Amino acid sequence: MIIVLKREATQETAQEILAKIEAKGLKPLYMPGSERVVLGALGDERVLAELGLDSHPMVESLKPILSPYKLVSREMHPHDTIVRFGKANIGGVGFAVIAGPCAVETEDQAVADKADMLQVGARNMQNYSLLKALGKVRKPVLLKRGLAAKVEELLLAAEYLLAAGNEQVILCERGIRTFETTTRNTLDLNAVAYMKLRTHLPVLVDPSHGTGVRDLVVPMSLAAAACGADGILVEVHENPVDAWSDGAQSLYPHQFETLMSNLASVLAAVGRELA
Ligand SMILES: [Mn+2]
Repeated sequence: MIIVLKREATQETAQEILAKIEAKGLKPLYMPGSERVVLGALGDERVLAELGLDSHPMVESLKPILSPYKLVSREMHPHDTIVRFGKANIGGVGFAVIAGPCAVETEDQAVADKADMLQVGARNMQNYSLLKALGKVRKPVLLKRGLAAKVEELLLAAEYLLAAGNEQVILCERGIRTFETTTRNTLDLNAVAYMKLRTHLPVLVDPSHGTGVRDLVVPMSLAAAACGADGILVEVHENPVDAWSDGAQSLYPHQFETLMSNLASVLAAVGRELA
């Protein structure tokens, strides 16, 4: 339930209502805005009704949250979440480009203890004990869509991470399995545009796994920028023939340079810029 307070409601009123919500065993949420304060309550709506907030003098309106994923939905949090780590920002106006080989291949590239972000691979999207553990980690989590997962299932998996306490979550469309076998997967850009409407979390696109074909990575990266994604994740290798894995979909460095210069014009056309 979303609880919109009246303009004249004080900080004390907000705290008093939040305490009542918590005392009932519901999860209280505090969302101060520039105009007025909005509160949230997650849990059994019959219990919430016992609080009688509809007759509270400082409550302007009550609105049920309709989507099954509450914390990740824009109903609860209308503004874009920006995930910040190191010098990088993902989300908002900037378009992020993450590029490199598929796998860590040498001692020099070894990065486990230095990783800025943890990735949940497509096959682990619904590994709930892993999601619960990552919910407690103080690092951003990149959650990839399972290859046979519906968009709603991806958003519900993200809900798990947020409910466990980690709000630094980035979603990633990486292609799904369909009847079409010409390409490794079918890159579902519908899902990207849809998720940008429904969730405040940043959405990345992985055109390398989405297509599995090196020569399709540049055009689909540009399409991702055009359809509103917050960035791309692309495999690039100094010498793709020698790559330990996914060489066939890894860009040569000169292709990556072409991608970066073409990306700038597409982003300019849709009012965005490189992060
Ligand atoms: Mn790979």
